[in-house]
Amino acid sequence: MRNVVYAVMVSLLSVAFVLPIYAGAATATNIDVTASNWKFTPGTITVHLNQATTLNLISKEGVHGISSSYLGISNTIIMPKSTSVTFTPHKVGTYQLHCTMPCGPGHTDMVLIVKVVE
Ligand SMILES: [Cu+2]
Repeated sequence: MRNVVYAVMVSLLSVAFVLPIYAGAATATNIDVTASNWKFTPGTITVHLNQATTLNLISKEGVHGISSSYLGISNTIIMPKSTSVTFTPHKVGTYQLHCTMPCGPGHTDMVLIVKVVE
């Protein structure tokens, strides 16, 4: 009998812990982006229409920045100390965010691609 109670408790606990993980996966709103010379990693991110999204930004090399008036991302400088910016995309499309800081020879190639999907 004690084993049965234990088994039921374990199953209930599993459900309690597993369900929130699935719920979170469907509505992921935090994305880590690392800047370096001269790229963003990942170079392409996908976000969802009308869903507030927070980019956690950090530079492991140099000083960089992003900005997008189309996406509502205010100019955000990316340095070794992490920072974040939150925005809500209102139009489906693919947006190219060029680095906003003149950061060296590879600066003009430094692009973060943001895909906004339904
Ligand atoms: Cu840069």
